[in-house]
Amino acid sequence: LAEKKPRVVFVLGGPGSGKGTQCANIVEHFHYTHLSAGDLLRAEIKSGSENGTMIQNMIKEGKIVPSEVTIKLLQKAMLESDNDKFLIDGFPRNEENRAAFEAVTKIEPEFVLFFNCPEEEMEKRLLSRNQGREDDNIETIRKRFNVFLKSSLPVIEHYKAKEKVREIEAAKPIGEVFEAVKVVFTPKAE
Ligand code: UP5
Ligand code: MG
Repeated sequence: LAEKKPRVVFVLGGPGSGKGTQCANIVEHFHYTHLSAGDLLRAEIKSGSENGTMIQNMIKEGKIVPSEVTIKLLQKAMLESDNDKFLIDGFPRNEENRAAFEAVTKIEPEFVLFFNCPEEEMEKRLLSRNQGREDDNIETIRKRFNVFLKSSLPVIEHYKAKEKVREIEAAKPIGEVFEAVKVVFTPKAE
């Protein structure tokens, strides 16, 4: 995979901050390939893989699936793609995820897109999503918020120290959020 020299942007933010929604917009305008770690894990459950039950239980509890499982899925998806530009959505979720991904793939992200959104707005969005996700109930949502604060924010801090974080105010209408996202992805004229 390292020989392919993929260009990677990590797309991070709390549950319901709009990662998936904005990734769809970025794909359309900037020709990235979108890899949602959560979608890959949910597909793994559906495929009846031997890890399926374990993954399903962890998602129901809002817990972070062991990094080797998630990294394998991400690596496979990048290898199978003809593209060399990837949005990795919802990963890494803790420092261990981050360090393992770097060690295994030798890939450093170009930057990290961070959707910053207040919890009450994220909660409102998740409770009205209605897509049948097993983790969109108030008990699991609270657990997901706690894991985000405790485990995922430190990853964002790590990349802030490296000046790699591009932070977006995510509590606005979808189109306004995308206007801010566009600025991040549009090369600056010298
Ligand atoms: N919506 C979006 N933008 C809006 C806006 N600006 N204004 C109003 N509404 C807006 O959006 C959520 C909802 O809000 C949608 O209905 C949308 O229309 C609306 P979405 O774009 O789906 O938000 P997103 O940030 O993608 O929310 P998601 O629920 O997918 O985030 P999570 O991070 O919680 O979920 P993910 O799928 O990444 O992970 C799920 C679980 O998988 C984790 O909890 C964990 O258990 C497991 N997991 C791992 O273990 N490891 C991983 O690496 C990844 C996941
Ligand atoms: Mg999502």
